[in-house]
Amino acid sequence: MYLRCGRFKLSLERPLVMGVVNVTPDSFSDGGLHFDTASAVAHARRLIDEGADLLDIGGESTRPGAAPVALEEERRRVLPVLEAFAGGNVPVSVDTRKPELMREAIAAGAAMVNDITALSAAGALDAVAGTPAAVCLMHMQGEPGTMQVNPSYADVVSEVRDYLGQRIAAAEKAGIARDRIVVDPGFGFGKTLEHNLALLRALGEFRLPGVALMAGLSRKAMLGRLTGREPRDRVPASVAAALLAVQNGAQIVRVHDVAATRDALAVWQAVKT
Ligand code: 7PJ
Repeated sequence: MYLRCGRFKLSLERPLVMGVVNVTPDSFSDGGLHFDTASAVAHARRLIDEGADLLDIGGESTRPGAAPVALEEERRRVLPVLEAFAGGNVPVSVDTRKPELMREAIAAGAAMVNDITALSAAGALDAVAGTPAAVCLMHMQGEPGTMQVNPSYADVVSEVRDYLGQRIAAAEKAGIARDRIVVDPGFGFGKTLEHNLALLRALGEFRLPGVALMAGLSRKAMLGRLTGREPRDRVPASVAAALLAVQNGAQIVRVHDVAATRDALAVWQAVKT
């Protein structure tokens, strides 16, 4: 199985590691650490050296309670970092929900759009459809500002799966073939700890035909709840979570700690039959 991703054709025979590059002053996991272009570029280069298969560059924090960012500011944060890597050997994803920035990023060489709103903004499907870019369609209940106030589902697994199925159908109708589509249940996006654990247990049910599956658990609050640790001290828990996600069917893991995740996956790969 392959994922078509801009000028890349990525084999999904072994799990891929997507390294997170936050160009934001307020991300929960590394808030402000890589806020200027030069330090974000240096961080991205380090993730490539550690073995990242993809980079995900984002300029809007979507942590619970975060405020939205204006287009100009998001563009100013994201595009210079993207441009520094767009011509290289590692495909670059842009983490945005804004159709205008999707278009600009793809024109600047982004190979993937990672959208926590699954291309639901007006014009978002069209921004991606006529391009070679891949797209990650993620599930979120509510909006980042309020999503963790009272997440509620009758059956979290079937509701998230049905939603992703609907977004795949919308993407296909707009002209995005399945071999360009990734789905992601959106751990922590309008979900309690119990919801997140149910999704992780049932991750295999999100392997939909011809579509790749991504999981992002890295340093998230659910791991803080389980370990009592602050985000920067959640690396071992994050590696365990990435490993469980891959064991349960994830083909791409979105992580902050690329080297540690790669090591764990090397062991997994060797043991796997
Ligand atoms: C995710 C994401 C995720 C996808 C963020 C964080 C919060 N995109 N963007 N999946 N999380 N596709 O980095 O922990 O889980 S922002």
